[in-house]
Amino acid sequence: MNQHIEGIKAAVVDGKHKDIEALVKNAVDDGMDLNDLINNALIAAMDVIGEKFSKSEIFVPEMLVAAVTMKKGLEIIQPLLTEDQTQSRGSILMGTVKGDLHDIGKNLVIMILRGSGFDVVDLGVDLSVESVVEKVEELKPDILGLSALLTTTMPEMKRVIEALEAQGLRSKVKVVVGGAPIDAKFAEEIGSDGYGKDAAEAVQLARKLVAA
Ligand code: B1M
Repeated sequence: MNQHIEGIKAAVVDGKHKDIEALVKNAVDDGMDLNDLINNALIAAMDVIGEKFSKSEIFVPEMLVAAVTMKKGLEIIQPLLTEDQTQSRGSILMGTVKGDLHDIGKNLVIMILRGSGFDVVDLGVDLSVESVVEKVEELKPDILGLSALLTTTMPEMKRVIEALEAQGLRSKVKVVVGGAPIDAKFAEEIGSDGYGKDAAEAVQLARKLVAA
């Protein structure tokens, strides 16, 4: 299985978007564990990209091609993660906050939540506070999930929570936050209902909050 991990990781790092589909399909056909594939090949590749970007070994265009390659890989896995479940475990609205275009982590969390039986509406990226509040009012989800990858966009999460409070909606929806720069302390400080470090934690938290 190691050769699959190394091959897929290298393909994402090198932005080989034409090769990724075949590589992921081969790994799946060989019975590779999907968690392994996601965590040790695809996510691990993005960590390498992040390090290279920090050291100015690569720049935004390379980061973008790697992201496209990763997304193609995830698309192959997506149908395999869906549980055969007729009854929804709960409804979730999910999006990336204003000023932030990162959506790979959000999309992955959505995939796993859907695979775990939740109904998830993807609001997209770069969401204004007003648009999030409007959607909460309109769709009345059990949970609102907010993602941020930039330290500069983290404060948007607090703004959304404050706006929900101002509109009298805060008590009607649980707010969950996540993304690489977020931690449990920040989640508590801004008055959210919880933080998920990764997709697995987000699912656990969503189950707990819906049951509460
Ligand atoms: Co950007 N970028 N980027 N980038 N980028 C980071 C985040 C950065 C850490 C890279 C670095 O410097 N090492 C850095 C942020 C620094 C900081 O704020 N401290 C950075 C920067 C600086 C930038 C730009 C400003 C660069 C520039 O233009 N000069 C720019 C900003 C654009 C903008 O958003 N306005 C930018 C642009 C981009 C691309 C567009 C090229 C591309 C994004 C493509 C896309 O998403 N469609 C990109 C990428 C790919 C990255 C890195 C390399 C990878 C991010 C990723 O997809 N990781 C990233 C470095 C890194 O993270 N190592 C970096 C894989 C993904 C599965 O993980 O998103 O963390 P993650 O999601 C995880 C968890 O965080 C969690 O679960 C997921 C699965 O485990 N999670 C949640 C996420 N959301 C959750 C929500 C939840 C619960 C859990 O509940 C609601």
